[in-house]
Amino acid sequence: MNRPHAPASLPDPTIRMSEGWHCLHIYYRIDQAVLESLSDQRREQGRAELTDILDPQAEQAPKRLQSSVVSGHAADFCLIMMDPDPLKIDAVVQRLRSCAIGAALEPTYSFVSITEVSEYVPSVEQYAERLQREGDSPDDPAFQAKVRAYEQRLPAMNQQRLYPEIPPFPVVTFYPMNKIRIPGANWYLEPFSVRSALMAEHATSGIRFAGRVSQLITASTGFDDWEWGVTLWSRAPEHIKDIVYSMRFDRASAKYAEFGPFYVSYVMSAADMADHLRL
Ligand code: 76R
Repeated sequence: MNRPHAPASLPDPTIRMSEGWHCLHIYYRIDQAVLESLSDQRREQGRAELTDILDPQAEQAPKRLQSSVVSGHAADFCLIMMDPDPLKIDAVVQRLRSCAIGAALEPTYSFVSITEVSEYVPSVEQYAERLQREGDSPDDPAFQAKVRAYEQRLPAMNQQRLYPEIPPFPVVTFYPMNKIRIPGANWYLEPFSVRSALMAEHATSGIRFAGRVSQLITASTGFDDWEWGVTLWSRAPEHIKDIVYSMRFDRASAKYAEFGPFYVSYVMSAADMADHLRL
């Protein structure tokens, strides 16, 4: 039997962004001792509540809500959530905390960020300039076709960056990262032209994984301890290793990047997850 949930928080337009969504990655560990201290009835109720709270189709659910089971001791499960309203995301955390098995759900890690279109995503004009720098002639029909194709692709790509669809892939990895600021390798002292060229090289190396890995880079400067969160959804576990390994050789990563903890998890509905976790 489900306890009625607290009313959904009222949307507050002042904490929505002019564009893009708020994002939360949160990791939980099950406290077995607490779980065992609950009556069968309470445990049953809590399990039903959890399944309900984590239903991405539920009316009160944030725009995106994905659950997954985490490998390793650092956590048992992960939630990735996105919504224009950060309180709608937080409401899920609070509903979990206050449900019948809430005391057994211990958050072990979280990462707060927002979606964005990076300043290094070239505009159509910048893209055309880049092609010319690489030797294409504006009179060449192939040049014009490339520019037109980019112009057609760009709005959908930016839509995906700001309002991401989660791909139907079974594996997800998350890690936070910074661009470093040390003598001899200070990303923030490089001129825009240099950073932009390095990011173009990075994009070229990343595009090789199209169709196997789908990446979401969310910005966290001012929101969390790292500057970006990297979320990689993959068709198969080995592509995760391949992409992270090979992109380390991009100069933008090799020279300037540092990484936080890595969490790999396997996507599961809340009901399957409750079974898997023996809640
Ligand atoms: O279309 C474009 O030109 C977009 C190019 C692009 C940008 C701007 C791009 C492409 N990324 C961009 C920005 Mn990325 N990315 C990472 C990581 O593990 C590592 O070494 C770093 C972690 C991966 C795996 C990855 C994958 N990217 C960024 C930024 C923000 C920089 C800023 O704004 O200052 C970071 C921190 C970052 C990190 N990136 C790609 C990929 C892949 C697979 C691509 C190509 C595919 C695609 O464009 O969809």
